[in-house]
Amino acid sequence: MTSISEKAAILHRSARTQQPIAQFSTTEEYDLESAYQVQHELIKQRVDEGHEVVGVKMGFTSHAKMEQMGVSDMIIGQLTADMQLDANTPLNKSECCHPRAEPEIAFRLSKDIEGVLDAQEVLDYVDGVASAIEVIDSRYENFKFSLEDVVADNCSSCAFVVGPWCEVPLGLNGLDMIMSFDGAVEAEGSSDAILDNPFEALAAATRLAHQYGIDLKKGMIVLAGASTAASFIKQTTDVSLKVDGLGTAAFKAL
Ligand code: OOG
Ligand code: MG
Repeated sequence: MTSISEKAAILHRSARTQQPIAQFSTTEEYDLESAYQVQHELIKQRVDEGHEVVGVKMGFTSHAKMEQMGVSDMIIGQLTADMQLDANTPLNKSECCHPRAEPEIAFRLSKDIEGVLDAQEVLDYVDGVASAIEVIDSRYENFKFSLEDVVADNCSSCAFVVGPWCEVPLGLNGLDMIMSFDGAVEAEGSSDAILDNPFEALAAATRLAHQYGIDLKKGMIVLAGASTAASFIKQTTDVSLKVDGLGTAAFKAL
């Protein structure tokens, strides 16, 4: 049985050396509570290295993602400043194991959130919505894991990019989301795939953050989770996502 801090150290090393590891859950049993403790340890190491927490990400908020990965519950992970890509900051693929891109929607928090909110109440706590792409890169061999394993691995978080911030509309339903690789359509989905309403993903984030002791602070970014299955980007350079009415998010993978 490996301890919480041993698991965190093994995962941290794997991320730094791009050496995928065996799943913990094949040789030992541990629960979600301790998996989130591993995640907190991992994030503490990143913060100690000088990278602040800038947001959170929801995982498995669409059927497409749950089916692709064979899991059946939502999860929450944490985003640090060094994960954020922009026009001048490409993804360095040589620092990844087997990166995949996902079409997402991002929220920006206008106030700290202490408690648990519903999909209507969250509207008062958001001052921006944007198209976003998440890059996930599981530290486990063959991108295979249990729910506890993926939570411990900070929900496969690797990198993300956020498009231009837009005013918050009253609804986010029925928005087409088209992700392109090197100019060709790679995945097409709808914002409806995210819990039937992306604001539900934000509400779920308040519930999981509260449950597992994760801070939601003013200015933080919340990724709502992918609307389609994720696609490998090892052979891809230009990744972009256009969301109806929310503009385009894009990054280069070099
Ligand atoms: C876990 C992360 C899932 C999403 O958007 O559903 C996720 C994984 O699939 O490796 O980020
Ligand atoms: Mg995601």
